[in-house]
Amino acid sequence: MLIKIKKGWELPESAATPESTFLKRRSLLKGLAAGPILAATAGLLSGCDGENSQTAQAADSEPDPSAGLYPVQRNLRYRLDREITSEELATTYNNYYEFGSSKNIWQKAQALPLRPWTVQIDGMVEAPIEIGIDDLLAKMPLEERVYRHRCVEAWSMAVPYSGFPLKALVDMARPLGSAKYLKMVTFKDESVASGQKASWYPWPYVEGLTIEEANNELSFIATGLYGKPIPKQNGAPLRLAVPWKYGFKHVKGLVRFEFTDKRPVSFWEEIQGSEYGFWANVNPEVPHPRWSQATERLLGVDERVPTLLYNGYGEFVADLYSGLQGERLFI
Ligand SMILES: Nc1nc2c(c(=O)[nH]1)N[C@H]1C(S)=C(S)[C@@H](COP(=O)(O)O)O[C@H]1N2
Ligand SMILES: [Mo]
Repeated sequence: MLIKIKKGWELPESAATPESTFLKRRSLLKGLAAGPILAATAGLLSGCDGENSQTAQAADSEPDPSAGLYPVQRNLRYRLDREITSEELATTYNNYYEFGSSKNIWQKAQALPLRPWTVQIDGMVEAPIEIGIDDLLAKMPLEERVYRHRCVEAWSMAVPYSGFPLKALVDMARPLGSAKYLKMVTFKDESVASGQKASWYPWPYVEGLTIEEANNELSFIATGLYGKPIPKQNGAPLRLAVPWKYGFKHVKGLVRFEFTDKRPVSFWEEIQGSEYGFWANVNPEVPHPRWSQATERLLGVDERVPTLLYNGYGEFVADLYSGLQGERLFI
């Protein structure tokens, strides 16, 4: 069973498809992939799969009730050493196993209904909270941040997320002093996410942080992308962004935040713990067991660039790990 799963998204970079090939393939495959999910949205999508001008966002014609909230003001404290990735690439080259194991899932993801969307905040808290997404968005301090994103597969991008600091949600939750971890859980509904019919995966997708990590200023819940509501394929309506950690920590489609004193076992950790651990901090000097992490392919850029310790965010997060040298911090 594990052998099958290993063929998934964990391709060594040398085997990853360059996006030019990918985009060509996408146009070739256009129209061939119609299943029940695509059929349901075929009317919305037809004519919208342009090869250059249309973005994936534009293909989704359901009005998003949060659209009026964006754009929000950019927080200039977080700066980049690279160009922002094109919206077209960032919204059509995705990892979202609920909708399939290829990078080309953006159309399938349009089947996810975003309203009603209820978020549960529970576990070791003073009182559990159940809140609708629009009420949550109204309470949270929204801002825009440009962040680097580094996938463990050794591709990367730089994108403008809108959203709120995870700390604002932790403060609202009022966790008990005994809570040590925050577990975050993706929706589960195999009637819209056909990938969840694959029973060898431990659905729903789960990720976790320590409370200290969750309260770090960089930990962000993205609700928008490129000055608009975040597209479904990128994790709408709520998705974690912890830019010093590998991309698989950035759990999408969140429905539950649970405070706990037990370290959560995350989705990929459960599948292959020797390759995907709890901490998963970016470090170019610690290779994945099957490939190097020294460099990365920036989407849309021809040359590989060196990967940075903590993905370049050491000044914000290195202190979190002093005293934890015995832990497998980088895988
Ligand atoms: N629920 C869920 N969240 C997920 C994933 C997934 O398969 N399911 N993939 C992760 C991985 S491996 C990466 S690199 C990022 C990709 O985010 P993007 O598609 O917005 O670039 O999402 C992460 N979050
Ligand atoms: Mo990833």
